[in-house]
Amino acid sequence: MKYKMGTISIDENYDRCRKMLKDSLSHKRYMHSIGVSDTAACLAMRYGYDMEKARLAGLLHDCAKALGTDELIRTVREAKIETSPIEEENPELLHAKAGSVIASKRYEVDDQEIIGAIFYHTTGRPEMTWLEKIIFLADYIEPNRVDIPELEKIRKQAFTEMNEAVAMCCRNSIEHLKRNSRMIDRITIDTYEYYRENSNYNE
Ligand code: DGI
Ligand code: FE
Ligand code: FE
Repeated sequence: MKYKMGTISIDENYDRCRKMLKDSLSHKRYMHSIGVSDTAACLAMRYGYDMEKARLAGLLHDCAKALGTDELIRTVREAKIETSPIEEENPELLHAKAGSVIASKRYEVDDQEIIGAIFYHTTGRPEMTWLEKIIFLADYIEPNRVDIPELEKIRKQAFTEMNEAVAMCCRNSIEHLKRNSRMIDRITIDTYEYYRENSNYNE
């Protein structure tokens, strides 16, 4: 169902955001964002969630990806969002929190569910909302992704048993971070443990 958002339609609003995003990301990152947007709409269709909300959240999830470290930290602090020492040392983690601020201020998204899904898309969290899980998974499985272990299996599982798919993504990410000797955020571990315990995943 297409409905109006203020004076412009949902489609017009999506297109407005898409054009702005295209100018602020590399071509590769923009294509990834379109992939996440389309995949989020497919997952929303599968699980009976609002497809328009999912595709806008997917489109904007990485809207802060091109910011430098200082800008990321400043954006998050100006919005009075706390940063942890691990985020300050690993600023790539901050593009999620900074993205939630930019989506709200620059892209004028006022839907708090969309803002939350952008905020948590990198680490996930225990007890994610439907939209948070949709964006977390879409980010991982979108068509442009390659070189992820068991990607075909995770893609299938995302459309079959979401919680198990989330646990599989978390495990892969943690293994990847360990292989590269990167610091692992507590919330990344908490997300893995929660979804391992709340699904049939047993690795
Ligand atoms: O932004 P994307 O590349 O599409 O994907 P993403 O938002 O999941 O971000 C992936 C990046 O975040 C990747 O560089 C690994 C990093 N990351 C995720 N969890 C952790 C982490 N980095 C550290 N140091 N610790 C984490 O727990
Ligand atoms: Fe991201
Ligand atoms: Fe992404």
